[in-house]
Amino acid sequence: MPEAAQTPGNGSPPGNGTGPVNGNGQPNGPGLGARRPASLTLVPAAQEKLATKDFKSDQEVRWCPGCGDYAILAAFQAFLPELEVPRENVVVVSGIGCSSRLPYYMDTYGMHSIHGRAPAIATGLASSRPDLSVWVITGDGDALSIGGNHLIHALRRNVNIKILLFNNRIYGLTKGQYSPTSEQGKITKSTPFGSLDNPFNPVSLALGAEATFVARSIDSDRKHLTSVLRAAADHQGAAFIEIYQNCPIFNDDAFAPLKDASSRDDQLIRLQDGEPIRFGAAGQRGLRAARYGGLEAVDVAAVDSESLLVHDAGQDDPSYAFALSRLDTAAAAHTPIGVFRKVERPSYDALMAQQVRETQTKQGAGDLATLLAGGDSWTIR
Ligand SMILES: Cc1ncc(C[n+]2csc(CCOP(=O)(O)OP(=O)(O)O)c2C)c(N)n1
Ligand code: SF4
Ligand SMILES: [Mg+2]
Repeated sequence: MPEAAQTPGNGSPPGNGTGPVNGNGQPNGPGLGARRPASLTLVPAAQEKLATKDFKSDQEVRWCPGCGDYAILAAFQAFLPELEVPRENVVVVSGIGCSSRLPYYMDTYGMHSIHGRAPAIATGLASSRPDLSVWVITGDGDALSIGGNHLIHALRRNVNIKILLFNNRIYGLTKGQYSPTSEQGKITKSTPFGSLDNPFNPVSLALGAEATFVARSIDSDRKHLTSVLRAAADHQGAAFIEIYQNCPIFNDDAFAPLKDASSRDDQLIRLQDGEPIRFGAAGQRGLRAARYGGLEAVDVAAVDSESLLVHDAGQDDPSYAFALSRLDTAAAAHTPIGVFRKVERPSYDALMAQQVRETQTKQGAGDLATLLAGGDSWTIR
């Protein structure tokens, strides 16, 4: 862990956090020009150039050989220098699970916290310390079983946190019980005759909670994952990223069709904002609107080109992004990856800071002891 935070803890924006360049005079992040990523405008710029190794802790990484978590960790550590923020202004908060061990391996501040509660802890942190870049690491069990409530409220509040959900469709740490994303009928240690539950689609769930940034990526595609991390960092508010992660021990090859050369071109749909949606080996497939608000996959050559969709992550109404997310239910074997939705809405932390400022202007700074002892409080004798 870094030795000391260099920035104020009182919620006031640090003086050097709004400039267009970092301490090295270099612009931040590819594609952003001279401006800083949108979620980091109140986070100070690093005074030195950081590298991947600066984000690696001295802890031995303890995941099983071949676990997809390694690839996600490596991509995350390699991406963070791009943000050009000091390590002591980066905080990684996790819950409980194999995935949630990640903060140990980061040379940043971090917290391996309480099962399912990482979004709540991160909410407090991001709301009281706008000078921090706050990342949540969670698993499908952690985020969607015990932590389901915390996740949806962090998303609807639009707290300025970035949530990475490692979805291996299984409880890894506790040795292979089914999770809320396990497919119906799955045989596990806790479902010996097959799971009866209908699984969550995490992207649909996040959109239902009206998250302002929702994306999906895959552990094995570092370039894609990095591009999604970059887009998330450039979003002021809550960013939710589902990352398909292979657990070779308890749920091996759960995402094999999306990785195998024989099937991935037909199944995987790479979303690019502003670009026509195309997939298939020769880009011969596309999407168009179907009845009742759904989408359908079609042969591009067989339909009116005007009916083919161009991806627009900025649609204010989440219906289109939701329809995209429904393509990868069991019946429709198409899986979009990339940014489904990215819209602007004031973040909770910014609204809270504004409310505190306005109230203090009207009523003064206030005093906690006076508040606790005043008004609606009384002594029971
Ligand atoms: C209050 C509480 N309930 C249950 C557990 C047991 N437990 C630990 S991790 C876990 C699920 C982890 O699954 P997931 O979030 O998918 O993480 P993975 O290990 O797959 O990365 C459970 C049920 C616990 N530690 N604490
Ligand atoms: S049990 Fe699965 S998720 Fe956990 S470390 Fe091993 S391979 Fe990774
Ligand atoms: Mg899991």
